[in-house]
Amino acid sequence: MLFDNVRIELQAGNGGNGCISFHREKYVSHGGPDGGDGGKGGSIIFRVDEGMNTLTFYKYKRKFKAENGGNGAKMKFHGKNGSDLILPVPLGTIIKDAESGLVIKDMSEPGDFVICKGGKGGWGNKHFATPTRQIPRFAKSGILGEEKEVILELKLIADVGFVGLPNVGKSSLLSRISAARPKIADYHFTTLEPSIGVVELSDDCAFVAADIPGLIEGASEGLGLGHEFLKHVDRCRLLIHVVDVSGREGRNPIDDIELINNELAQYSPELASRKQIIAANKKDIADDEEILASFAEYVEKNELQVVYISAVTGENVKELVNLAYRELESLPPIRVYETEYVEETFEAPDSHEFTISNVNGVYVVEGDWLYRVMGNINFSDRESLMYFQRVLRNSGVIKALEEKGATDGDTVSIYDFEFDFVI
Ligand SMILES: Nc1nc2c(ncn2[C@@H]2O[C@H](COP(=O)(O)OP(=O)(O)O)[C@@H](O)[C@H]2O)c(=O)[nH]1
Ligand SMILES: [Mg+2]
Repeated sequence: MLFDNVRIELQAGNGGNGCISFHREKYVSHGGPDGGDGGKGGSIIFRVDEGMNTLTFYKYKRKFKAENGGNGAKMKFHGKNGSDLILPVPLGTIIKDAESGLVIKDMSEPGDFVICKGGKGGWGNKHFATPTRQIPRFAKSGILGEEKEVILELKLIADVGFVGLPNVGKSSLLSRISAARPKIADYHFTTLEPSIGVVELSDDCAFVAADIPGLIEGASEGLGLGHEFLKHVDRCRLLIHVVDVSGREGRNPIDDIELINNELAQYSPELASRKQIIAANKKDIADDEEILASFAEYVEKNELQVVYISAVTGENVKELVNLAYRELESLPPIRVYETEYVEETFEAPDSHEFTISNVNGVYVVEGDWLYRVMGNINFSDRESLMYFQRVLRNSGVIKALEEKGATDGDTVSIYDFEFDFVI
């Protein structure tokens, strides 16, 4: 079976912790705080790799973690940033949230997508020397990296998809019209890997065609029948339905066409109604007059668009390509799946529940929403800090601290972020 669907777990790197340290030097009794900041955790990034056309990369490894940021150290030493983890995916991979099944991103164009952001590094105590706090004994711990469980689903991106029974010449046709080199075989051998090729008509006219292992091809090897593979032609704007009109294998092209069309209809009526061009192949050895005559009649009766070709000699192949190109010009673009998944970003929460406890004179404030706010605050940025102050005031934290007896100069700790209480 084509490996085109996988569930994987991702975890971005955590931010390194800030360091608590004091400058030490001979004859200097009280050195200032010099604890450096933690490094940023590495992010996890999906990157389109155009050389890939299956998800086999993910077959044996399902958990991925990017590097953590290093901790800060003394002498203002900044922790090392964790490296990003780049995960390659074939063009046309749809990333879905595993839990909800919602589309996070359709990798339908070359490029990168950051799926899990690395956590920010925590501040070292060098930042916390204030006029009122000359000896800051706290530093901030790094923020955790994002985690996600996602499903990768491959739906190849190609303008034209080849459909047809095994051995009719789909791979031969693709290798004739593009630089792709799919396996061509005399029997139902196949690697079950789709091949994709760029078909160039001229310098600025081209389309992308895909030869996808068909049904029954795998069946003979016990790999299961079914129209699984059809999801890969799902996005194709045009289908080239390849059929063998030589009658050499004891097949009748009319039966073959109907068999495939039934399969398409079962999979999706919409796909069955997609524009098709019939490539009547193996013209070079088609000498059974009876078959040819009944086929011609069938084509006429059903008003099918047909081109008689030989993938081996190349006869009429150019005509087929030109016709496909002309048809594509009037067909809708490749379907791109919209993002449905909305990132849970922090918004002013409805409930501001929190608790305050006094631990050895330090006022410890806790609350789920507060923890989330913390993750979004950049403590090295003044604006961000002022915002944080406003949140504390508006949510009633400041007032509650006063009620608990906190006074000027007392230490308040919110998830490792400590500050002096100032009324
Ligand atoms: N004589 C002749 N043989 C062909 C033609 N096209 C394909 N073949 C042969 O048919 C067999 C199956 O071809 P292949 O491209 O692998 O078919 P696929 O299974 O549809 O991909 C191979 O032995 C090809 O050489 C053609 O136009 N003429
Ligand atoms: Mg083939």
